[in-house]
Amino acid sequence: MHDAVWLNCHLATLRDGYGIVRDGAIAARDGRISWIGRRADWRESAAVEHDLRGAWITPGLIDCHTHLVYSGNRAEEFERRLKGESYEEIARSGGGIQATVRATRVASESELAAGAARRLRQWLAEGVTAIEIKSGYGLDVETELKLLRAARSLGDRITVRATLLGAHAVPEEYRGRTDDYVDLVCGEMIPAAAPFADAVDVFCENIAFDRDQTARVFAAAQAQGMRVKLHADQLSDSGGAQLAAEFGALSADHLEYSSEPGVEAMARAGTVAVLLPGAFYCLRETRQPPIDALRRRGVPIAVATDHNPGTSPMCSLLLAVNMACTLFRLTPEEALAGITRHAARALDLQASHGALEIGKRADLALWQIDSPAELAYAFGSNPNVGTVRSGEIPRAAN
Ligand code: DI6
Ligand code: FE
Repeated sequence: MHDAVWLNCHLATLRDGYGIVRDGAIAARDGRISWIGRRADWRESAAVEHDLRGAWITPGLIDCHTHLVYSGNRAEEFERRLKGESYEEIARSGGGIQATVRATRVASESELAAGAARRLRQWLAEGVTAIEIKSGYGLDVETELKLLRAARSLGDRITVRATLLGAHAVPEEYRGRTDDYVDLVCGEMIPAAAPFADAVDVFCENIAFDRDQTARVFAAAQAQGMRVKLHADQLSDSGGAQLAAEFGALSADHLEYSSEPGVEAMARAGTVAVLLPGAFYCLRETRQPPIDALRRRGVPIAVATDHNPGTSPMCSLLLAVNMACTLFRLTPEEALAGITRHAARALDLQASHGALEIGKRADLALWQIDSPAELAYAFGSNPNVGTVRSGEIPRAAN
């Protein structure tokens, strides 16, 4: 006996390619997928039968790179950039990340959690059932922990992976003393955050932390048994992709300026490439990530929003999918794998998330569409008609 079955639906399992099953059925027991196949082959019984009237089911979507918890916004910087200042100039003049850090340090944990919960509603409305949330707007031990706890507080609504990004920028009080700040991150922040964080990330860039500093942070993370990820080669080729691969990183993200040897190293290490077209768009970047090299070497490609108040204030994972297709020429099939199967791998959730198959968590997104490609095609629309979390329909989502 299954707890529930969904009938009169089409499935895109995303196990391999789209994995389409027309006229399918899917059942759940104890929060996990317990049966999947063609409707005609369903001969079992379930306590509850849901008639989906021809809707499509995909795995619950996964946004594997966000900075969702922060205070304030940077609309004023957006205006400055449109008047000609560059992102780097604004960052060097004390704006950018530092402006958000100032606002975030004075916000309480409950204010931060409430702000993130408010934003999160847009992800929930698009069938997103797992999200990675980075800290990185505290840049001191206490505030970074506050951000990680605020991120975790959303765990009753969505599966949360919390990532410590203490090495996001050098805080004002450490200006000119980057190595001292790296000492703080390695010696105090990482050990203190280990119980609250699933991974450690670094912004490896000429305006942030160099390769040696990044390597020190990664070594400190691994000493605590934590996995690592990297903001790599976003604004320049800093050898980030290679460094991430050397440390067996879960993912290397951005990658616009990555070189072929970097891609090769990622392929060998099994590091996922996370593409962030929202930041590319927002910064009017013109240099494309090395998509062909990633494909040729078989590097798994994920797609995420990079939601953050500076370079990607986007709140739609479906829009990121459209942009990955339109700006980076991913196929809709690749882009959808990028917010399911490969996004799960980027978060080390592949055993339980990212595809419709027996044993995985019954996290389902329901869509009023005629084909999966529509999810990538009609930008600005949201054809989500329901969400199932761990076999259950969340109270507020439907
Ligand atoms: N890369 C980015 O694009 C964001 N952080 C990062 O490491 C920018 C964050 C911000 O401007 O607030
Ligand atoms: Fe980011």
